[in-house]
Amino acid sequence: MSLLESLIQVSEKAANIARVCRQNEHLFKLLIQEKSEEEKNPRFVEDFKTLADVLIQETIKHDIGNKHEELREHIKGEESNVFKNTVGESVVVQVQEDEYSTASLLNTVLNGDTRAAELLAREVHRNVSVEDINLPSPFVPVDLELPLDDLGIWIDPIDSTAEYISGGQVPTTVRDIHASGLSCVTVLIGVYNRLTGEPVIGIVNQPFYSVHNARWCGRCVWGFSYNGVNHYSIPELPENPEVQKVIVLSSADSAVLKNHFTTAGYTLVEAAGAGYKCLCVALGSADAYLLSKGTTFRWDTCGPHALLLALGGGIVSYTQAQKGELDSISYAEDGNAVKEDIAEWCNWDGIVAYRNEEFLVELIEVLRDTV
Ligand code: 2IP
Ligand code: CA
Repeated sequence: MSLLESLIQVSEKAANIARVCRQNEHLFKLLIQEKSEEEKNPRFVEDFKTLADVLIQETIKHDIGNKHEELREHIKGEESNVFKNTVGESVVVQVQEDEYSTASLLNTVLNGDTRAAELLAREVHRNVSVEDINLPSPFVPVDLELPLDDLGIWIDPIDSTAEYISGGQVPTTVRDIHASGLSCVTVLIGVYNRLTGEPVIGIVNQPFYSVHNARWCGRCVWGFSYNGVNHYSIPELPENPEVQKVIVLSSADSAVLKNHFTTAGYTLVEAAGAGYKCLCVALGSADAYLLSKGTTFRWDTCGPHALLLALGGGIVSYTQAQKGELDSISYAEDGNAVKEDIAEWCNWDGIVAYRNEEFLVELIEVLRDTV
């Protein structure tokens, strides 16, 4: 099976785990529970949402590492898989060879909640086929010439964790953009070239896209860009949208920036989730995503970046764009990087995500006046 197909497949497994934690009553109670003071001294588990995040990440690592051995040592994610309790014991959350063994390990971390452990292990070991996945177009295997030995993977198991916990749906009036809620939750997987720093494959899986028969259904989009060859699976762009020049941004971004672009005639829409905002740009629901602050990390941008590259767009540094320079976010690995320090993986200079180069050029002219 090709790397692309395995990635699409495991992103759906990840989405299944995310969905079951919200749709199964037993798991949902664990997900939303606030820890009481007494419970803050548990045998294990900082909280269930962290476990869900870690389990998704480990499932991706396990499945991809098993199918593509060259990559095994180069798969990184946002979360640490070591769970510690207050008396210094620790458990490493890792997917085991079979469902029974995974359930048994999860049982320890869940302090003996066998039911929860079994429900999660079932999803982790469930077989998923690409035919079962809601892709914009049926998956056709493509022959991709890739230097597998040079690649690395960044995973954000659940982007927009806050929306994942709070739930709901908050649409806006602009195109089909959601301001917050479950639509803004995404599973992000990005493959990059460790030597050149360029993103190569991006998968953005949106586990809570629509509701059918009172169940959430997701959708998955992907893009591939390497050596001038681009493939992607993205629906057609909306034709002549009513609102033009749409920029998505974080509600936490600067008021000065927001005023500047509003005055320049752009329509600004605040939406949650770095991955979701990039997805809006890829789908043409927004024309760009601006972020003036260092609040995203490589795991937030790598997958969406590859997707946008495949579409002829990209993600560049915000502060460089302010100076009129196009400086693509790089995923290259500096041998000296302290891996435990997440600051190493921050996109400190902010980002500009775009799909259309002409739009970017126009945007940069407006951005230059903000310096
Ligand atoms: C977050 C998440 C937030 C986003 C932030 C990311 O990742 O995507 O929603 O902030 O930049 O790091 P905002 O919504 O203001 O854009 P996570 O949920 O994985 O911590
Ligand atoms: Ca994130």
